[in-house]
Amino acid sequence: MKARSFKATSDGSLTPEMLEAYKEDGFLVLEDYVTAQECDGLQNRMRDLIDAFDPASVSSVFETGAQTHARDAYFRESGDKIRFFFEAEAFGEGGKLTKDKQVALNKVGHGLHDLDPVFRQFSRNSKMERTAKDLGLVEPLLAQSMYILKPPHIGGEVNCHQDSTFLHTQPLSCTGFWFALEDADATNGGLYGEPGGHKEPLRQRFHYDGDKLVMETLDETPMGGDEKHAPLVAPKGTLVILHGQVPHKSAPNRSDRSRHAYAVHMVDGKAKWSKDNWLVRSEDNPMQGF
Ligand SMILES: O=C(O)CCC(=O)C(=O)O
Repeated sequence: MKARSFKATSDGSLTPEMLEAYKEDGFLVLEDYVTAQECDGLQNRMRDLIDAFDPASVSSVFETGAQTHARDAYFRESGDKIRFFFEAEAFGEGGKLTKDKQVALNKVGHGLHDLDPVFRQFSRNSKMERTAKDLGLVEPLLAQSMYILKPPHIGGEVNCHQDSTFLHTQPLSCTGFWFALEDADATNGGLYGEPGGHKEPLRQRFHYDGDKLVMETLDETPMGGDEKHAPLVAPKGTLVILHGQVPHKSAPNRSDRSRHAYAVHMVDGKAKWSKDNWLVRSEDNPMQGF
């Protein structure tokens, strides 16, 4: 069954019904949160960023073979940079890129909200601040951003996960703001969420152990299978809010349509940031709020 959805308020405030749905489900689908023009603005900006990106500059990173270390470092250092990550299926025999770069990327991250003026402006406004505060984030801080492309035919599956696995605080406070920049549904690799799954424990933590990144199991309870997941149907302009513990995932995109989305993950500055998180920022460049 499709998840319930609401029409967003103009100032970003959340009605009692919206808050009740979020409390029950662990996600909240708010249609028309941003305009089609705002979505187009981000898409155009990303097109330009990709135009300016030279895949040859990182080809050694993505070559198959003994390059896992380079690939790993490219990811690890991306927290306060703008880095480009390819779809696995964009490469053919011998690791050669077989697609135009505009339709070969999986995502771009993770510092767009700080480093790019267009993304910075989209990510910081009083409407989003209001929504974040209504959700209970006392001092919302923008931790990371991702532009997710889910290109036609080769857009990869995102396995079921909880976002607090990757952005851990004590107490847990990670909250995802996921914007559909194009219509997203079950036909083009749309999102799925497990209603109520946020009431269950955090299963895993992805963190540094010394200088190695590890995925630690915290709780063996399996997350709900396909039958428990509701499609989060999101027409262009929709904001999907994801509680940090709600299991969610997305299917591969085998359709002819892309499925561009922009996600900002916030944490509460009142909670204690776990220093062994994968996302590391230098001391002189702390996370900022609105
Ligand atoms: O866009 C997707 O396919 C997955 C996004 C996601 O898991 C997230 O933003 O936490």
